[in-house]
Amino acid sequence: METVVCSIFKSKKISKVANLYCKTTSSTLVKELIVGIVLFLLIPVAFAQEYPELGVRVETIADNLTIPWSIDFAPDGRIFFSERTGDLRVIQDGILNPEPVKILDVSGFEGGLLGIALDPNFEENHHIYLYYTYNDFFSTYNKLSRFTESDNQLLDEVVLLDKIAGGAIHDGGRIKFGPDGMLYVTTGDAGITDMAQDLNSLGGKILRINSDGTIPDDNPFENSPVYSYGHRNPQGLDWDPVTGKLVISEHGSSAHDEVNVIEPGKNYGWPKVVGDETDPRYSSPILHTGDETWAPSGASFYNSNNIIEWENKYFIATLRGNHLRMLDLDIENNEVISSEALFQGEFGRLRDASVGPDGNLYILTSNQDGRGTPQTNDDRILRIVPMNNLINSFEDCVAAGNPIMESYPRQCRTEDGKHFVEEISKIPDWVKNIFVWYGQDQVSEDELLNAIKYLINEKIIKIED
Ligand SMILES: [Ca+2]
Repeated sequence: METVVCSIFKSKKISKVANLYCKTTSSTLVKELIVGIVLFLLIPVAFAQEYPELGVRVETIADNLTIPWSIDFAPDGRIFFSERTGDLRVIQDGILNPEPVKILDVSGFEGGLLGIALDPNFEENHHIYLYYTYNDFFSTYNKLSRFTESDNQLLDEVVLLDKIAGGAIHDGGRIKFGPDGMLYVTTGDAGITDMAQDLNSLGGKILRINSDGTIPDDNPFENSPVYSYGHRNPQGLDWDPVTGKLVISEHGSSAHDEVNVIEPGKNYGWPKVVGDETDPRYSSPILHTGDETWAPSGASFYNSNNIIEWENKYFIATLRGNHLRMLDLDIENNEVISSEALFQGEFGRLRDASVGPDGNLYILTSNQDGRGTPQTNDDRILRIVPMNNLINSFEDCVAAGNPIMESYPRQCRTEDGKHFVEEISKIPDWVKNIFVWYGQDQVSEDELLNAIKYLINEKIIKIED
């Protein structure tokens, strides 16, 4: 804990505080105070918003990020996520580690460090898979590599797929392990539309490989990782908990975004057919958006009953759409039962939606990608929890489970998914603002210390002596 705290101070350039905390250990009082401030700094000002009409509360679990793209969860509770600019990062014990797990040399405009997947046997092998865009002389490609994690560092890169067509646009990039234990990869057409129809190219495809990079014996095309083709720029994939079918989201051309139910070996038509155009040679989408643009990216089935009404629905993070799309799909009958936009405009552009081991949906914003309107603490990782899972007091929560943070503001989560987060509304806006502005280098350290003194005087920060 101390090491993490010191590195946070140093990274945020709070030198006076860092000196106090990291160099002198004489005063436990100062230590307590500083730990309180750190946790306060780490928890965003607007860290939870309630949406009673949906019965949910949206918590910010990390902020001030740079284009987070993909998220995955370790069995030990750590949360790993990629930032498109090249950093793989980790949240441990509820705290965002300021030191990246890995910094990759990436390139590309829409490309960069994209997909991340943890091995289904991560507990034993610590394998993490990353999909990223790189330049090779004058060409841009994507590759899929496997690394081994040790103490929040990545070692031993093994390249599993290379020279996947890349470019300024349409780099695909979502990777996920299927229920069959195979690794699935979405690739884009890199702006060269005909590539999607070329079975010898890896672009514009859904690929399927073994976790060591070899080709499964039961792939539809012999000795090829291609699982389905005729895709433009798919960026979301997950498996329907009811039928087990793979369902993907895909960016369309002039709107016409698609959701497709994938059958091995099938051709999904790009660029031959778009929208309502049909042709027996090509599989039609279960849904296309017509003249509306969602720009759908990451997608997940809500295979949880934390929010009963959401069970088994398909959620898509939309970029241009600025919303979380909730689809009720009848896969057996190839029908869309309902389609609803949630949180329209509330969080801006959304890049990934993924259900964690706690059964809650995690959402990544993408407002720093040059196409959004960033708020002060963008980008963010959000967690959507049911309001009826809240416990009213910290003490009740501790009695029922394990506390996560005992310093202010206190948080706690029980083993059955209920939790408590202390309100911070008693802190005046000017104090909150100073913390935010200090993080953006807009106010001096003396002003920060004034805000801290206020919190001490008002007994908002508890100091044990
Ligand atoms: Ca299509």
